[in-house]
Amino acid sequence: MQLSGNPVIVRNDAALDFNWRLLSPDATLGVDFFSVRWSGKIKPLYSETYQIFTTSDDGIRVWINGSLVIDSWTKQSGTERQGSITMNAGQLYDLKVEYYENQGDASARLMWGSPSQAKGAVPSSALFLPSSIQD
Ligand SMILES: [Ca+2]
Repeated sequence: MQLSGNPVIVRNDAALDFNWRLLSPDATLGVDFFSVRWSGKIKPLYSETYQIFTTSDDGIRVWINGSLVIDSWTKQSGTERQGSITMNAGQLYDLKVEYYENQGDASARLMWGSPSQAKGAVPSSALFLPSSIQD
């Protein structure tokens, strides 16, 4: 829950849409009391206010462009949370998501929606590694 120390695993995920159920992201991790930090970029298609949604078990918090848009750092079961941020089409914004699992089921999902875009998981086409350079 403190995300302290050196990471046990570093890897690239194409999207943030996981339901580990009673397991964890990797067999080398225990199934309880683990945490994850995703760092990357998010690129919207439209210039407008986006609703950002998470469903998670347990805690999750989301920063976009340094703003904390979802802050739900607590034990919970598959709970949806919502925040909003205005973004510009085609611009890369810093994205940071932190997550922790207490015990039992584990899941983490990042979604978005806007006036021009139906609510759904943020696709891998809109997510970029931290070092990505815009085309
Ligand atoms: Ca749990």
